[in-house]
Amino acid sequence: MIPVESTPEFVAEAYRKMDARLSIVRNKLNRPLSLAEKLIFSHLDDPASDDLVPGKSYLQLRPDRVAMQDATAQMALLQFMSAGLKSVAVPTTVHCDHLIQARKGADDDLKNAVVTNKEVYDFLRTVSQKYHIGFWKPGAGIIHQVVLEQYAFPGGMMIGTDSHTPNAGGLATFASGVGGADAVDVMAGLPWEVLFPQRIGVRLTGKMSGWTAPKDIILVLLGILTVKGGTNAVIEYFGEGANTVSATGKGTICNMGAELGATTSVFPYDVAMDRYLRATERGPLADLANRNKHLITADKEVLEDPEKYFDRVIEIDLNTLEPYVVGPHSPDAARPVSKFKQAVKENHWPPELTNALIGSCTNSSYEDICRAAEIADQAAEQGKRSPIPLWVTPGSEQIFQTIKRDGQMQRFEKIGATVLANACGPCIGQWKRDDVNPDKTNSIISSYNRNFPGRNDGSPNTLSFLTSPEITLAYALAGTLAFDPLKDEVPGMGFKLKAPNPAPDLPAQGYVKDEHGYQAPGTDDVEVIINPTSGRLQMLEPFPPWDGKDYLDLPLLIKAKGKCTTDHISPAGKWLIFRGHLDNISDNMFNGAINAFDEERGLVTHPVSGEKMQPIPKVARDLKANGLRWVVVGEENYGEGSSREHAAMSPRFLGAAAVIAKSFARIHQSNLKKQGILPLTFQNPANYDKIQEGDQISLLNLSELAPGNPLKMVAKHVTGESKEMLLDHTLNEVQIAWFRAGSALNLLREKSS
Ligand code: MIC
Ligand code: SF4
Repeated sequence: MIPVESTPEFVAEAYRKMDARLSIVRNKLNRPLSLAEKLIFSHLDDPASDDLVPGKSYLQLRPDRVAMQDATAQMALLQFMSAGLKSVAVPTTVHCDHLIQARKGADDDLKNAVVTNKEVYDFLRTVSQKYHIGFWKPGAGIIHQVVLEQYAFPGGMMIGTDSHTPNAGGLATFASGVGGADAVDVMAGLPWEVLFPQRIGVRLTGKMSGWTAPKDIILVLLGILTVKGGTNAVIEYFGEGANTVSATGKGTICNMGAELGATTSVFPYDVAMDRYLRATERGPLADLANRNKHLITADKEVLEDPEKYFDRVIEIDLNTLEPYVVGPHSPDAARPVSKFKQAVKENHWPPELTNALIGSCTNSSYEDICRAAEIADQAAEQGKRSPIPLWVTPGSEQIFQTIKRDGQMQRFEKIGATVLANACGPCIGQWKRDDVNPDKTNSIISSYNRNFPGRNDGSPNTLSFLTSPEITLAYALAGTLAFDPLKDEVPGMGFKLKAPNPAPDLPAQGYVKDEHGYQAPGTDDVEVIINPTSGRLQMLEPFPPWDGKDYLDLPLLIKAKGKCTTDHISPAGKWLIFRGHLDNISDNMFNGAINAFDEERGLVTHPVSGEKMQPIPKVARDLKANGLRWVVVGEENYGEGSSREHAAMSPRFLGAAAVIAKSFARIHQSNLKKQGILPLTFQNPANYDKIQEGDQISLLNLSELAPGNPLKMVAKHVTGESKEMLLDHTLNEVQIAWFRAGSALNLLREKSS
């Protein structure tokens, strides 16, 4: 049985393999290498033969480990089970963090979750036991924080069934978010296939001071690159400014690289990482990393002349960087705090804040908590409390126990804060709030990473703004967005806030260890029980293979307008309880998407009966019952956001044949391919406008589908008139084989039987 832990022996062996593979590629390329290139090349399945063209070649990589969170692990493990294997092939962990609903506070909410999710937790625990997976119990922490504390190591490569997996880039790990089917491949001992990413370099100069925090580095970058600017790219940070950021601060920045659509983000190994490894009781890994610096830092020639080695270089001067606030509804709607008050006025956003929230997987490090606590103290010293509800989500039990011991938690409670369970909670719509009428527009602010409509409390009328924890705290005290924390007096308090001091990045007395959150896989075989009448778990039935025929006159289910993220396609919140039951969760399909013809959310005209304002899942089920496949049309960056493969599996289950968009987000595009749906892009994006309500779509010459060859599509309008257009795709030979087999899993099952 392979160890779950990143033991010194495991890491030493990983470095040995990395060295060997890298020298093969070095001999071939004979040029200096960036850090991202080293991490990629040193994990190639076949370093001798792979072709290596950024943005073009598909790479076959050998990740060192896999992590899954409870909301995605269910579907991933159901797929793994149906592949018929005995054990996972690489160290793997499951983390119970997404299913805990935030309502009253940590203790009550956790007790409640353990009861309401018992069936799912039992399933995850027994499957973990059976296939030798490490299991982190509910309340132990959010996947990315636990991975950083326990498993990430400099130079490692990991994949995780969650888009914020790149958080581990804070420890120089190449960590990427994937759909469950990709995780199944790696757990089954196959390589992970990914498009060779383009290389974006970010040079950090200077040093942050005053109110500015690591979060601002990524928020300003989001403003520059936008939510699609990082698609199929690795963001590599370098420069003397990079060494001034703590390991956990680097984690924050890499975590939110997911919002850029990046494959991952990385920082080079440095002293801050050495110190973090030692503080988390992994001194031997720091010693190993120090002996292998050549593997985990860029070559000096690259740093001397980065423009020559990166596809694009962006410079951020930390001396002049201001705190940023982004939102609402998109993480790239970025502006410095000094311009925010004006923006609130001009856009008529309600200035009154209803809630403020700090923590989450992005921002709950010891340093974050210390700086926010300092702002809280300034109010407490004047006998003041937060005028609005303030919620604190620690990222892990280790952080929670440490801030309890060191007193920061009590400092938050003194100003009225409620500490929530170590879990995702309001970040993923697991927030039972009764304080506002969901039909009323209201504003909230948080230190989270995502702010799509409906994300926090299920209501698209909640305007969610994101910023650093210290700035969130300042706005909480003000209770209003019509406030500049750097300049104005706090309304109702009669004083101006002082900027927080630089805070310790690590606790002076070390972290308090979490002794109870982890369950190691035993050696006994266990039975995994899925009740056939369960509403929460359902065995998967294989999707039928392609019948070899062209898709002719398929109805258009929805032409989606504007942003169509995975939160629009497969909303979370109350639907999270069905993440292990494909049939039941499919009732949420496209509930958040805006139909381009009449701008209704989640409603369309039935393409066959013509009935208006029909819920999309109902229409899709009806088409399926009549033996019809259907098509979706979308705009830019379709499927942005989460890794949840439900956004591909529900459409597949209810009959989607193809999604035709202006462009796709990386993880979602590969999720569609894995499930046997064709992701196609308009060769001429303006053709999106030509698609009309009631169109019947034909995709021709499918038997000649080949890498690089465009597909012919005909859209037949209700008037009888037709439009022909060309569609591009990025399918390679193997992915075409998935399409033919009906899904990647069907092919895997064929091979393993
Ligand atoms: C998210 O932040 O959107 C999630 C919830 O963590 C998702 C995963 C999911 O939908 O389960 C992600 O980021 O991949
Ligand atoms: Fe959880 Fe939110 Fe982090 Fe996703 S972004 S892992 S929902 S805390």
